[in-house]
Amino acid sequence: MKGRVMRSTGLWYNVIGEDSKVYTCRARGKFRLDGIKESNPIAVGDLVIFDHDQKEGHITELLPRENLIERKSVKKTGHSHVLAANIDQVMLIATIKQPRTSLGFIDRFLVSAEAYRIPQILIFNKRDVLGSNELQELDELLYLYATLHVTTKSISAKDDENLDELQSMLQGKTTLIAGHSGVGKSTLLNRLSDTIHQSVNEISGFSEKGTHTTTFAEMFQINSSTFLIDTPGVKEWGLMDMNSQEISDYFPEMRDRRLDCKFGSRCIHLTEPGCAVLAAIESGDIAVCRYQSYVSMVSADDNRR
Ligand SMILES: Nc1nc2c(ncn2[C@@H]2O[C@H](COP(=O)(O)OP(=O)(O)OP(=O)(O)O)[C@@H](O)[C@H]2O)c(=O)[nH]1
Ligand SMILES: [Mg+2]
Ligand SMILES: [Zn+2]
Repeated sequence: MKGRVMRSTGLWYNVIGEDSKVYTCRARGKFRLDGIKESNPIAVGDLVIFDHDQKEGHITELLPRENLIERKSVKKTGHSHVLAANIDQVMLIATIKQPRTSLGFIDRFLVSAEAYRIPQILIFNKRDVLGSNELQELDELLYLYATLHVTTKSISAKDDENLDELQSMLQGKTTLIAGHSGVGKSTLLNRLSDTIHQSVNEISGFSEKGTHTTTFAEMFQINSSTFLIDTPGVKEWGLMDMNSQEISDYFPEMRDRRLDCKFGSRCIHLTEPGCAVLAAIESGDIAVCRYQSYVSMVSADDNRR
């Protein structure tokens, strides 16, 4: 039977079959894609063929992926971890505080999604805990990212603020939800559907360490055409191998100016004369914080090729 992987623990997979029943399956044989070292060859969202008797089954075939989102594995060098496959969009949950999500983290995540041409939603949660200065910072960030083709919204999962608008962004799509531990991913999921009961960190307030309440990625069905994938919080977002040109082209505001650079496609917007990106930063048309993220990405050793 054909099915879709809803949850994976590495050894066991929960697969929802065409008959809408959920089967617990193991993978039969090796699922190593040519030349790619993935720590998890079968990921949440994958379409598979499986055999089954009663309730238990074996995955025998992995069907081609429409897309995937992955990050560098922190455990094994040279390996990647596929967060999910066959998704329509990604939604990053960020917070100004409790915990603070750095702009570098946000930009690394957006660059990864852009590399796979996956549409991005950026949600700032915990609006309720912000003071007036922080609310002003939030407004500036919402404005900045909205100009970069990212769908943005500020919400409070706790107070149900702006959740209706959020729901309409998710309707009819498969959305991967990502973000640091403790930003409220599972809390939000629980609010979006009466049938979801994900564990959330019960301790009131916030521990700077991030306790990783969710430990496996899992896909939930909200209605017949809407799926959400909850993922464990990540501390850092390791970019897959890309060179400086590629990284800069995943910043839409740099991509749009590339042809105006004197050295065109060879410009990496660092010290080149006649660079249109450097000129745009000078004139305030490109945000300095975005450029700082770019410089940090191209100078980090793990991203050299
Ligand atoms: N004040 C406030 N607290 C919130 C809000 N949303 C979530 N929280 C709290 O933040 C804490 C962490 O929430 P979780 O939903 O467990 O966070 P998570 O992102 O799923 O974390 P991991 O599973 O560890 O990745 C809990 O104590 C929630 O009650 C919000 O909008 N406002
Ligand atoms: Mg969680
Ligand atoms: Zn340039």
